[in-house]
Amino acid sequence: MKLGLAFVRNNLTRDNLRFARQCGVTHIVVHYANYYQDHDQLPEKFAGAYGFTGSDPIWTYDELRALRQMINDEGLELEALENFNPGFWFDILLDGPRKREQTENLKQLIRNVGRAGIPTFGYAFNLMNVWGHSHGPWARGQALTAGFLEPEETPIPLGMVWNMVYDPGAPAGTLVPPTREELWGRFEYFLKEIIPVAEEAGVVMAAHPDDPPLPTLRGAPRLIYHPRFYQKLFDLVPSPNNQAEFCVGTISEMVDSDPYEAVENYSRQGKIAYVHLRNVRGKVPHYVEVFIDEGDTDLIRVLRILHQNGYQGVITPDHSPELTCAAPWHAGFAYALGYIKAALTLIEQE
Ligand SMILES: [Mn+2]
Repeated sequence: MKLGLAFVRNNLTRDNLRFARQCGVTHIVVHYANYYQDHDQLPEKFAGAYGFTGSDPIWTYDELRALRQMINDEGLELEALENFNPGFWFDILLDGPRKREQTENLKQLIRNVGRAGIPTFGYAFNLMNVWGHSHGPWARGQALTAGFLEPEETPIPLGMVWNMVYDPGAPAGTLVPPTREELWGRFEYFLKEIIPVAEEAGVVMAAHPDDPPLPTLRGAPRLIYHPRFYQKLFDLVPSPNNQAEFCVGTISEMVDSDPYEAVENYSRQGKIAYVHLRNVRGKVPHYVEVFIDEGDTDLIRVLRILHQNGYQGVITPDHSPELTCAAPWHAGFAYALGYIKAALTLIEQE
């Protein structure tokens, strides 16, 4: 198994890539969408959104090749891009008028990704993305971390999807949510269009489960809120390029789920493209994200199951509580990476 680390775009610097390499990381995941674009200019009705999607065209081969080169120059591999800019596919998620055009654009994007030599594309097919977390001193030693503590569920304003604003001039009002069946229908459309292109391009599409994994959020349905819905997703379009961005933290947050059984099942099927490894205490509707070694799930056991089933892909620490020091983000991730690296070394010697 390989040690990975994910960066959001405004955290992707040469120094941070060096930090990753120094921690033993070999593979990088990049959130290439600029989530926080013009965040401070959001109109009041979009409070809580990350930022604007902008109206950039899809990422080109040239810029993706340059991104990969920057990472290669630091002795690292670019394993995956994580998440579309919601501006690329809002009408696929919403079944809107630009759906066909956006589908063709996503196909070209996946071709560009494959040609640039990036093997995996992670995504999350839902209308609200991560939403409703708050932050507090809830991990060991009062470390600052994220938690989900039953927020007030405001409906999604028009002009917003996946927690970003794609149309700041949208009329007042809120999204009329689709039924669960309608949303599965949109997901099936997406898979049937995109997976064949991903096969040709040599790109594995990797679906993240819904975080937080509730059956509905902000009044709208969510689809992957129990491990069994991964099977539904894989069976809709059977393909080696239709896989999971397997988030052990999110799966541990799911009600009535056994994370070890889920890891066993999907790693045996070869359906795990890469792993988000983090720990939590509690399940929806109340949980907090904690240090990698203090939550409800035995992550060493998870890694052992992966190894026994022949998984050879990338493990990334996903999130970490912040350590109280001058570099809280770096220290939190250095701790998680050191823990995972030691575990991988021992398990692979067994
Ligand atoms: Mn995750």
